[in-house]
Amino acid sequence: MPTPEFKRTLITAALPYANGPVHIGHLAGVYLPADIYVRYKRLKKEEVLFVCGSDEHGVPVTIRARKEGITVQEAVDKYDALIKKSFEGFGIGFDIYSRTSNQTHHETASAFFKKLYGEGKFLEQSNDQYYDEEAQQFLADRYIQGTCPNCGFESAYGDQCENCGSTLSPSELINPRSMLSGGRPVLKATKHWYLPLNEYETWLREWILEGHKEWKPNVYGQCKSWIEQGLQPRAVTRDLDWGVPVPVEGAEGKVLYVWFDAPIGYISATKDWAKRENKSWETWWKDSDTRLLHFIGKDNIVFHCIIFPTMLKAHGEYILPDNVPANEFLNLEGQKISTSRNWAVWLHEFLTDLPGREDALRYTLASCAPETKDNDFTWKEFQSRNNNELADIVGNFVNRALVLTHKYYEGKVPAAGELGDSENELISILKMAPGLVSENLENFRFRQALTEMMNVARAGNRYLAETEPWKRIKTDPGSVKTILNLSIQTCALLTRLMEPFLPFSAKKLQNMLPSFDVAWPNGSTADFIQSGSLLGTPEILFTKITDEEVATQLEKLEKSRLENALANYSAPPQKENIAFDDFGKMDIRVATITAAVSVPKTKKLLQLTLDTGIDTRTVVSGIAEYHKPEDIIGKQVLLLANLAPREIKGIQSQGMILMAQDADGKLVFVQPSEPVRSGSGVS
Ligand code: B3M
Ligand code: ZN
Repeated sequence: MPTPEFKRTLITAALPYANGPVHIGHLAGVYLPADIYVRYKRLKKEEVLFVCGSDEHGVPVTIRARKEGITVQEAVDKYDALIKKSFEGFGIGFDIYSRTSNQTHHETASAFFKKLYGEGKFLEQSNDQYYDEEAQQFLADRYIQGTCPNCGFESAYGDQCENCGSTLSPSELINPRSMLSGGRPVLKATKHWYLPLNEYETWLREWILEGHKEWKPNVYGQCKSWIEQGLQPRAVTRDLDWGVPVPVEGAEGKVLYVWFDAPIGYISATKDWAKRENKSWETWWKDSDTRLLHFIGKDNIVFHCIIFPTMLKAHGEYILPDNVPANEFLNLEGQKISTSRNWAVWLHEFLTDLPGREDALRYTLASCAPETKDNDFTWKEFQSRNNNELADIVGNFVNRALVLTHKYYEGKVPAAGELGDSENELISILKMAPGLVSENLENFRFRQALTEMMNVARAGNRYLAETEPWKRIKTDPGSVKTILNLSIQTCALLTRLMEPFLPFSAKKLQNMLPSFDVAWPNGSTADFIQSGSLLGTPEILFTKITDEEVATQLEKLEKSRLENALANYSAPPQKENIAFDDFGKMDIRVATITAAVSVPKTKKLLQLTLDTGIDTRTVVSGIAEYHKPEDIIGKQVLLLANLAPREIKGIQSQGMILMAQDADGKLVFVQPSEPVRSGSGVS
C-alpha cells in the first residue's frame, strides 16, 4: 500500500548498545530491512530520513568496561566506532549515525524529562533498594550476585540466574553480595519517578488495538497481550552514575533509565543531522505529514509500541509511530545467537574474513529474514544461496548478455526487431516486476520482494536458454539483435531492482551498462537503454564460495564455542556427604552395548540393549546428540543396574549408563581401562 497521506518518512533503526560488536542477527532483523526500505524509497524519490546511533547508556556497558579494565567512556568510544564501521561495511546508508553520550542527546533527553516532570506527568515513589555502604552506591540488579533460590547456583545475578535461566529480583537472592565491594548490601529507601502507563491504557487500546490493526501480527499480538495484562507504572530513573543525570533537585546520583533516554536518541540524532545539513529537525518530528517508522527486533516491541509512544503522547508535541515492523530472531546453525557464549557471526569479522562478500550476506540474510518467525542462518545456506542463486542465476545471466553483445556487436546495444511470444512474455515480466517488488516492500515483506527481483533474473536466464542466440547467430542473425537488446534491458532493470538488496553489485552492474535516467521504473516501459549505446567491460558479479571457505567459518565457530565453554567452566560443587551404606546400595557394573537405535521422534534419546552379565536389558539414554548408534556397539560402559526401572517415551528403561559431562556439555562414556567380563562389579 503506498501511503499518500504522508509527505515524508522518518525511518529509525534500533540504537545498538555500545557494549559489544554487532552480529548477523542484528543485521538480519533490523538494519538490513530498514536499509532495503530506505534505499527503495530513495529510488522512488520519496523524501526519507534514516537515523540511528549508538545506545551508550545502561548497566551492561558499565559492566563491560569493568571487565575490560577501561573507563565506560573508553568502552563506548571503542564499540561505537566498531559498530559504525561494521554498518558502513555492509552499506547501511544512515543519514546519520549518532550517539547518546553526546551533548545534543543529553540536552534533548533532559529537556524531555523536565517537561513531563514540570507538568506533573510522573509519579514519585520511594522503594527499598540494595545499597553498597562501602562503595556508597545503590546497586543495579546486575551488580548484585548471590545464590539462586531455585537451583542453588552461587553466582546468580539480581535479575537472572544464568544457570537455571529463571528471572529473579534482587531480594530473592540468598546471601546477596555487591559486585563492587564484595560486601553484603543493605536495603535503603530511594526515590524514583514513574511513567504511569496505566493512565494511558484506554488511549493505547484505542490507538493500537483499534487504530493499528495493520501492524504485523507478531507486533500487534504482543501489544495486545501487554495491554490486556494491565499496564503498571514504570520507573524512568535509576540510581547509577552513568547516563543522563535526572534534571531535578535532590536527584543527585540518579540518571534517566536507559530505555527512557534511548528512544529520545532518535530525536537527538535527527537534531544532529539537521544541524549538520542546515535543515529543520522539527519537520521530521512535529509535522503530521511525516510518517514515523521504527525498525526493531522483537525484544524491543513493548518499548517502541507502548512506552515510547506513551512518552511522546505525554509530551504532546511529537508525532507517533505509524508502524513498527519488528522482526523475530535469527538463529545460527540451529542455535540461538549468544554473545556470552560467543555463538555469533560478528559483522566486523565477516568484513575482514570474507571481503567482497557483503552482498552475498545481505542476500542470504534477506532470504532467511526472520519476518514472521525465528529463522536459521547456516554457512551452507550462505554458500548455496551465493553459488546457486547469485552466481548461477544473476551473475550468469548478466555475464552472458554482456559477453555476447561484446562478441557479436562490439559492445554496442543492438536495436530490437520484431517481437515474438517469448519477447512479449519477457517484456510483460519486466514491466510488472517493479510493481511487485514495490508492493511487497511497502508491506515489509522483504523476502517476497527479493523473490520478485530474482524472478526477473530467472526470466532473463530462461529467455537466453530458450532462444539460444549463440546458435541463431548463424541461422537467424536478425533475431539475435532483438534477444540481446531485451537481455540488456533486463540487466538495466536489474540494476534498479537489485539496488535496495545488493547495493554493491547493483553499482558494479550499472558500471558495465550505459547510464539511463529512470530511478525506479513505473511499469510503462521495459525499454531503458537506447540502441547504439556502448557497454562497459563485463566483470564477474559474484564469485563462488568454496567448501574451504565454509569449513573455515564452521571451524571458527566451533573453536570459539569451545574456548568460551572452557573459559566459563567451573566444576560442579561437591554434593552433600553420604554414608558408606548409601554407596553400597548402588549396583554399578560393567555392561556391554549389544544393540543401539534412536528413539523415534526424539533428538536426544537412544535405546540401548545391554549385556549385564546376568541378563540382557534395555536402557534409554540421552546421548544421541553425541554418539551415533552404529559407533557404540560393543562398547563397555558402567551401568547403575539397580536404579528403579522407569518408562521413557513408552520404553521401559532398566538402569542408567554413567557418563562424564565435559565443560561444553558433551557426554562421554566412562569405561574400564581394559576390557573386563560383562557383569563385573564396580566398587
Ligand atoms: N539498545 C536494545 C537493543 O539493542 C536497545 C535498543 C534501543 S532503541 C531506542 O536491543
Ligand atoms: Zn538458578
